[in-house]
Amino acid sequence: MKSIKSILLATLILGLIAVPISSYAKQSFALAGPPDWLFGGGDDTTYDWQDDDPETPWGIERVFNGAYYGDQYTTAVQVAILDSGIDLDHPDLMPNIAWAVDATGGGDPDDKNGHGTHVAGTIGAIRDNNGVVGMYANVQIYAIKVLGAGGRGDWDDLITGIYLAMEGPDGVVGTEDDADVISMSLGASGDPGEDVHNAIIDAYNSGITIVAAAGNEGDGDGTTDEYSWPAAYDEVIAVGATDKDDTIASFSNSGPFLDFAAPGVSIYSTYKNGGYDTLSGTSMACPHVSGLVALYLAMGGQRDPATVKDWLINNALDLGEPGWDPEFGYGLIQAP
Ligand SMILES: [Ca+2]
Ligand SMILES: [Ca+2]
Ligand SMILES: [Ca+2]
Ligand SMILES: [Ca+2]
Repeated sequence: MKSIKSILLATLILGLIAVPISSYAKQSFALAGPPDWLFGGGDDTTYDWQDDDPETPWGIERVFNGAYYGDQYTTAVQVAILDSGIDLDHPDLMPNIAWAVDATGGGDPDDKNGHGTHVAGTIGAIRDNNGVVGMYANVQIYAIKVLGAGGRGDWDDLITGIYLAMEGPDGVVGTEDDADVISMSLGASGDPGEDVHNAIIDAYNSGITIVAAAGNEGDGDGTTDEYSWPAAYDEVIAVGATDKDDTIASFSNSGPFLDFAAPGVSIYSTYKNGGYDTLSGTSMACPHVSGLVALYLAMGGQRDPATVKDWLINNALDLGEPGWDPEFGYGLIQAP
């Protein structure tokens, strides 16, 4: 029973995670035509949110509207990144990695895929005038590996990862080192069932804000629904992807579960083997939200997921149809 379930989940997650990370992103560009600003020199458009800080990728600039202050706080806030692990000795991440653990049983939390390292850079690459800087440059990152080198995972490992995040390094729920945020740039198009949902509910009830990618199976039509779990659970903040013009990406899932939009097209960030790469997907949008939540907590925000969500809603830029809508949710996240 377990082996059949594992195989099915691996296939589903492969379809949503591994494919969209690289090949799906390229495919979507091929279908839609690559934006000319990707290649530089072909677009002299300027945006009022652009800054002259070479360390802030466009998505970070967009959220901060060109006035980046994610390096101005030092409060200890822990973000658990449930992904393919993280490149643990990446010079732009290493000082902020507070804990690394492998929930897949492989015993090696280092990132052999690159996806988790990319997510980590958007949340919390360091301010060193090199490479990139994250939404909260002094965040404490928990690297919790739940996906293998191929970007596939097992729901049982995700559950393990959620409880590891709740406990933190000391193995006890309810202490200072518990994760404050769980960031999940992963999912599948079928509801995994009550075991996963119960773990999510436990994490939510313990005060953790849970953020997940909305999924990359969108059809470019906001009136049709494409679901992804865990994003579709009520306790999870579901994030869709926008481009540099605040347009929703054609691959971004839409539906009643959607909460926010964040930059997710052509996002430059850290990558495996000490590198950097540009990737697209709701996987890249999700960590902008996770990182903004960490910054909010660092600024003294209340550690309560309902309060956190209200704060995000109050600061979001409404896009598309007025008010909440199934493509942008409550709108593009903004650092006030
Ligand atoms: Ca840096
Ligand atoms: Ca703890
Ligand atoms: Ca749709
Ligand atoms: Ca709207």
